[in-house]
Amino acid sequence: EDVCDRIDPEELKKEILEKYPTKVARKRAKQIVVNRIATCNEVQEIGANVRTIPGIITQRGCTYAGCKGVIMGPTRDIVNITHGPIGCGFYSWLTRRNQTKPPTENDENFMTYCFSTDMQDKDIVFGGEKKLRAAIQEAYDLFKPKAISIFSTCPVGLIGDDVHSVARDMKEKLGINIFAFSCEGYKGVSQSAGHHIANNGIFTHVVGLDDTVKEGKYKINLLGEYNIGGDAFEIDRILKKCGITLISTFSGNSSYDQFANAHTADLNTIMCHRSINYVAEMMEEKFGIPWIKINFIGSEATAKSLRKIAQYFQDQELIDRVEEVIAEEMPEILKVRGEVRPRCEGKTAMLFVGGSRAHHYQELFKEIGMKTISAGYEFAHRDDYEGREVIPTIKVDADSRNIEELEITQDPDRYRPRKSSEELERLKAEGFKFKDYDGMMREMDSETLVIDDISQYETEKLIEVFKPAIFCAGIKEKYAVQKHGIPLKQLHSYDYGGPYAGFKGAINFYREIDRMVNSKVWSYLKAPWQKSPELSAKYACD
Ligand code: CFM
Ligand code: HCA
Repeated sequence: EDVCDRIDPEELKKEILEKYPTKVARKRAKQIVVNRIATCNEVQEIGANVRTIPGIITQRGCTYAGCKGVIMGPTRDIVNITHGPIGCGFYSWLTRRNQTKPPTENDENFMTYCFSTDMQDKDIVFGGEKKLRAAIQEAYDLFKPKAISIFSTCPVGLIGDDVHSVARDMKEKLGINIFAFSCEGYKGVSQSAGHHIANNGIFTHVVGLDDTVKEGKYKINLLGEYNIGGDAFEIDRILKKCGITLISTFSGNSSYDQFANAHTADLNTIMCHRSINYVAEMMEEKFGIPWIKINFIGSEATAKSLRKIAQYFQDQELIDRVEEVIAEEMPEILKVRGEVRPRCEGKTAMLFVGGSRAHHYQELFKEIGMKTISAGYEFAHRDDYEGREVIPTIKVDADSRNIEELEITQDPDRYRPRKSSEELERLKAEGFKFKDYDGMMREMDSETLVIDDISQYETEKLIEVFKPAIFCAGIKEKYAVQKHGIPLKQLHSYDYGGPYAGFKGAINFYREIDRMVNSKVWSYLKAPWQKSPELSAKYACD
């Protein structure tokens, strides 16, 4: 029997909301949507990128995490100094499994270090700028890096340290590129604001500094790929095989020089739109480099993305080469898929992850016949759910202070999803820019539950009712979910696995999911006396 036929998602939504106080229920109702794509032929509106209601246990991260951990963290040769208490630096130190491979032994890799000003009470009282200046000097003396960046944590904004003026002074003094981010943790509603601040900073301070034109017929940047578990290595392998030159990746396995030179590429391809769309937009605006959305998660999606890139260059040689590569890679994938599929077919999955993977990984599950019955993002915006985005022209602010996103958060109407064509024309005339792509909801089945910023209570309720074969989320959910007897695959860190991107990645993922959903271990979760009451009676007497 199909569990989804038994459960009315609307009823379940009601049941979930009934437990909340009225005001909370009213807010959560907007973020829990039953997808009606088949019956309405339109995606519904979903509440997203709004403040988590205090008291609710969210899985979101902070603005500092989005800026320092996500966007700037994976670059190997910039010294990233956290200005703040030691915990902020320590807990963002190598937890994201972003891998890197310096091309030679002489190339730097600072990612294994954790740089922090280790703010103390007296710095809060008397100010921390002196300490920051000394930290920059010390890092410079020890490592002589090409660049140093500074990340603000919550107390920095609260006491008013001027990190930007310290950066400017030290840049002048030391003669290397030094720039700072006002990415205080509390600044946005989630890590998403941190992405925006990082994008603005890297664009303002680094992109465009090196005009050297590299060899290569088809030159692209890969935006929004962070080399978790080696994903970017596999994508590099495929692109190389196709004869496509990668100028830069933002920011998996990246270096400072790649960013400085990124504007010499012909095309920007975007993998995680949520985290890096701002750089793509600014590069289009300033350097005229167009961008397209691609996805290397899933073998079919990988093939489709390669064809899309080839199509862009309108070059028969590349079109043919891409077909050759796909033909070479597919047999092994189809073989493994054929082995795995009979054991996975019809099983159910739930995905609650970040701002793009909860959508992208549905592709891989589909390939082995598994159904995604519920999904959602932690911090994505309405466009990531609903599709077509409408964004106002982005203003670049040298100090990363006037963050457009914060205004958008307070004025959700500025994000207008798919509208009638007249309205689109009117918005275009008003100076809004448009890009078409499918959001999560458009590609999900009808009657599935789409839940934004899911809470711990809602997670447990879904598990109780649907008992999915697998739940995909992060480390905070992992053990709570597994205590229900449901395997949890981390789609942030990949646990200890990966790569899952590209062709080889798809094979790794098929095998991993097969292993997890068919493991017998979950049936041993209950102790013998929990299963048969006569045993507990016996133990009680003994
Ligand atoms: Fe983009 Fe990411 Fe994601 Fe993201 Fe993240 Fe991440 Fe993620 Mo964790 S940039 S939105 S802020 S794909 S760190 S590599 S896994 S939540 S779905
Ligand atoms: C972050 C990073 C994170 C956390 C993952 C998790 C990551 O949000 O700051 O909760 O397991 O991918 O490492 O998203």
